[in-house]
Amino acid sequence: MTLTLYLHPLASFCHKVLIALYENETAFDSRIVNFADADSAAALLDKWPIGKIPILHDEATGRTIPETSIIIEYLQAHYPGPMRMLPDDPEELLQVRLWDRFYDLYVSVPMQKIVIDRIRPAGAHDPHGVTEARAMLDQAYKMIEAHMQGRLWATGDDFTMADCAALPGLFFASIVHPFTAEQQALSTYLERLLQRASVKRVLAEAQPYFSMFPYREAMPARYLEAATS
Ligand SMILES: N[C@@H](CCC(=O)N[C@@H](CS)C(=O)NCC(=O)O)C(=O)O
Repeated sequence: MTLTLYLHPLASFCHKVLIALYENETAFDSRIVNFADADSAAALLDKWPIGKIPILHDEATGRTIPETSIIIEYLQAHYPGPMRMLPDDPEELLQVRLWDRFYDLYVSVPMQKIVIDRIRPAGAHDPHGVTEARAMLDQAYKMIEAHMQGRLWATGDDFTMADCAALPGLFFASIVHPFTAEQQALSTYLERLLQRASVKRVLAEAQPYFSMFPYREAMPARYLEAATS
């Protein structure tokens, strides 16, 4: 197999790339990164010293591609499928890149801050940082609620990289920092994403690891029960 994705099935940024791969039924091998295992972590650091997952290794070219948005662009350029995650039109492309950045930086990153703070050792918690992360999510939710009025997907009628970025951020953020009852466009958008076959597959693969999620007690039962249906 030419492509190998270094990933963990529970990791939200890995979900973003897996959705893009599954949308196009792109063939690839998976290598699970276990940060608690020295050899597994070293194999990742050897390829990408920043140490974040996912990374994509392409045996055909010997290249290692880090960063989710770059991986998805690489896949479209070198392993294109029927579903285009990035549009050709320059203006539409700017919107996709904007909302991809938005979901990564202003939904996934603050969501991660809240989640990771829970498993920090005693005395190493960062309550101020968590309060800031919650305020960022409040602002992001408001903006998404306004933006999604009358929209099907993140930037319009077509499913794109921005939607790949939106799902994992919103999925986990909605658990650790629930939407308000008024945020109907936001919750409808998440429900629409959850119906996507690629998303169902990603969450079914993540489901055996949900017990490792630091906020597992807040996870709605339907995710634990219905992830594989
Ligand atoms: N900007 C990166 C973010 C990747 C990221 O934060 N990955 C998380 C998993 S969801 C990770 O590797 N965390 C391990 C760590 O920070 O030690 C991307 O888009 O690929």
